[in-house]
Amino acid sequence: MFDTKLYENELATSWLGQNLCYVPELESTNTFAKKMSRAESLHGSLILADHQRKGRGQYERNWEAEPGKNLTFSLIFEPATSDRLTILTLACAFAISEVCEDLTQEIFQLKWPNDLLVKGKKIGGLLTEAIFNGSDLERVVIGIGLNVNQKLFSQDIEKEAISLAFIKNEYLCRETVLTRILTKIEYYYRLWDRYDIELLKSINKKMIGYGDWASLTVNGESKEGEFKFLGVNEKGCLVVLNKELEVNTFSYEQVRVHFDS
Ligand code: BT5
Repeated sequence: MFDTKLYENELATSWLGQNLCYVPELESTNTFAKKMSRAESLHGSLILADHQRKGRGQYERNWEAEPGKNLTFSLIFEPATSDRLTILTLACAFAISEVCEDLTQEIFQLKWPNDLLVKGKKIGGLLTEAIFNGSDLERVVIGIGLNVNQKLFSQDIEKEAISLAFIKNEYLCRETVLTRILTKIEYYYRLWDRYDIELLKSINKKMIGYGDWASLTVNGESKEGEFKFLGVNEKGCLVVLNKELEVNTFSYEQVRVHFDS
């Protein structure tokens, strides 16, 4: 069981995660966060579960997590607009990568648009969902799954998944890992909110394939030719350069990037 007392003792943020909603078992923290009333789900709220019966990835893909071993949680933000949410998602991933690098001394990388990788394997994933009231943005839910103490994964993902415990060969305190992550996310949220260009540069440098040639699938169709992957721009769009040296930008929903390796 997640130790909420220890969490509260170690939490060093000023607003993020101060309102903790711990539910031992639920369907999905993102689904839960989306259904919460406005009064319960203030800016900075954290919904955390030990066991998700139906953890979700993008396009209703499954997020696997052995109960009680990992971090599966959602953060609620109330930004002024729903612009640049791709950058906010990547900023959260970047924050997690810094904490994990500090814990393991390994290099972590971000994979467009929402994955966290180490040693070529996936250790975490983020699922960002925006909730509107008519045309007004009500809240943004960023769901985060991080493999902490799980060492065995299902056959479907055993070759592609890794955890912190696997790297360090020891169990980690989930409460400590989480509070450290929240401190970093709170810091980078402020930079994101201020349109900080250095944050964008740092994110791009951490992105797998930055500056490399890649092939693209746009709206489900593969695009002819090779493109140099230039990361995200200040609007959160993916930027590529084609062989004719023309810059193309794509929204997050439109494009998938494939690298040869
Ligand atoms: C993601 O989706 O990577 C986003 C995952 C977000 C999970 C969090 S947990 C808390 C919150 N509540 C939720 O219900 N969701 C969020 P996607 O890029 O679509 O990747 C999904 C794919 O990753 C799956 O199809 C598997 O191939 C792989 N996968 C599933 N579980 C994994 C795990 N534990 N570690 C590594 N890879 C995994």
